[in-house]
Amino acid sequence: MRSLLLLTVLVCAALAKETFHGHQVLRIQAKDKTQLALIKELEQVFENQLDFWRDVTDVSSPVDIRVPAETLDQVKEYLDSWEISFETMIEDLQAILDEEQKEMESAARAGAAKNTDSFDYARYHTLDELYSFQDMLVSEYPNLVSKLVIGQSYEGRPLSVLKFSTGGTNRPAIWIDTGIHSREWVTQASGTWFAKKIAQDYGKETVLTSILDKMDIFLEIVTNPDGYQFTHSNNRMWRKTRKPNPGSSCVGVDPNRNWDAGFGGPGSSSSPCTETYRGPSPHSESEVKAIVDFVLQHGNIKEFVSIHAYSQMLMYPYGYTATPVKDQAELHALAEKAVNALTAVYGTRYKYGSIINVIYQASGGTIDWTYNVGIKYSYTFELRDTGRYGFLLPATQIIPTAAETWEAMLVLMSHAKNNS
Ligand code: BHK
Ligand code: ZN
Repeated sequence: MRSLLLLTVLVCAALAKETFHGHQVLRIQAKDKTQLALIKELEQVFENQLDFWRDVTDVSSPVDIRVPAETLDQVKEYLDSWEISFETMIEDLQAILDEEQKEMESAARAGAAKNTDSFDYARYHTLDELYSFQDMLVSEYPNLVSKLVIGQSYEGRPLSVLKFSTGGTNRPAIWIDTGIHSREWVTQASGTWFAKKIAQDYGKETVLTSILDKMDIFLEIVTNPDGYQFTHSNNRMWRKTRKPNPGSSCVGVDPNRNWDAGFGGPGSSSSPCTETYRGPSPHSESEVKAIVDFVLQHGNIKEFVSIHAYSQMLMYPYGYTATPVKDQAELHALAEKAVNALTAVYGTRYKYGSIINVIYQASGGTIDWTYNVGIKYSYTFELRDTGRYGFLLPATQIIPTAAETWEAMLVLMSHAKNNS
């Protein structure tokens, strides 16, 4: 009887959702290189207990770190002792999570959407809801939308991609992915909004129509389904894949460090317990390999856009090296034009430039690989916000975020259409 009780307790603990009571997100501002190095040191000093929401760049940008309640005093003492200035961005993470959860539950009470018109784009959705959204869209727009399954996640979920096509065979194509980092929820939500927007606007809105008359669009909304499921069931802050690492109790690989472009270089980690663990070898993650195989097999992808959050940036390669890409001038000018279109909608400010210049050195990233295999128009977004809510962007901002991003997307896609 006692052992049954013990078992029950253990099973419940294993299934329980991680809570974040008293966790704070600190925004830390270094004033020189020495302070930057000291902030970087925090990772080791606190043995990977800290979650760098926004990693160390240079003195011009702050570092955002989620600090568990237990280590809060020590971290603050450390910062004070080195006279490093910081502010509290999020006072109590769990309070924001509770808010998000309440919203999701009230949406769930409204019942599952019966079609893509009644689907609530202004809410975050479960994995099953996103899968059923995709199937509804395919059945409502059979002449435009189809669904491909390009592989399976580690846990066996389908890696499904929506294909928007008005005909032809192997037309030049645009790829868009959202949610490769599972906790960046506004990206999957924006991807869902984009899908409906494309379906609705074809034949009505001239820019999108002219793109689809010449090119196909492939959209992978849930690029890391195991991670997304895990953010709902166990840990809202999960970023990586869910593949176990042999010889370690830490799970998962960073799918944005797993690509065969500068793999293993600076700005990626060889330690399975970090958020930027690159994995044992390039394309070791089936979620990454599926896209690699798809891109190579397709052979006619002209533009590749990989969408993350947060920080409000539009970037092009490289991340693994400071050597500029051959097409730097063109990619930079196009980024500027896309950002201007985005800002014109609600005044949201974006930075733009190469990954290494705008954010930090990162090796094994998605668009460095796509650029190196010949996809000139390779871009990556960091959507809203700049850190007030970070990954926990209130659902009221989903539609505005998607709508402004779409204007930038139209600029990027039109350019690819006119120049390839
Ligand atoms: C984006 C694209 C390529 C390389 C790095 C980044 C920044 C991204 C990351 O992988 O470290 C930050 C992040 O997840 C938040 O979206
Ligand atoms: Zn990301």
